[in-house]
Amino acid sequence: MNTQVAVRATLVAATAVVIMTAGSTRMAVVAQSDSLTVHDAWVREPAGDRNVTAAFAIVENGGAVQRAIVGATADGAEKAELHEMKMVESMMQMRPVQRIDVPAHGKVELKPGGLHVMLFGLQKTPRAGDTIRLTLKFDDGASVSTVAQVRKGDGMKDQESKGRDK
Ligand SMILES: [Cu+2]
Repeated sequence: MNTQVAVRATLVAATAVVIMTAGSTRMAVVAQSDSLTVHDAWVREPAGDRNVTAAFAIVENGGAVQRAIVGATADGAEKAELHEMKMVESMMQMRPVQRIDVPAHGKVELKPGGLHVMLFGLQKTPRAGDTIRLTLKFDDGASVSTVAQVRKGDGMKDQESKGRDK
């Protein structure tokens, strides 16, 4: 009987480890302010010792009024800009945008190859496994802070981290 209990405890512990391991790459951190929720925030690990990279997240608006992201800050970054990627003459290019709309009862996804937050002047090169506090500012004056996980990017889609140096 004691042996059975011990075995079950071991199984539970093993399951917990699996969950924690999965969680370290895709930790579900949710930050909220009234109707706005920011989740699954992550920052791409820059190549080499570059101090520029992109941050991504899902922003949901549970309210009946359209909101917009109008700015961002990130701990350890001198500057953060809202960017979009666009195909221009079959080349992906990115450029700053003033605002990113978050539809009422809808969401916007900041993701590789699309809208993102560009981080400039990072004091220390982020490495996979690090976390960075990311704050999004909205047009109603609200700020929502969340913890972004630093992850490795997916090579082909890493245009955001290559920009501006050309
Ligand atoms: Cu960018």
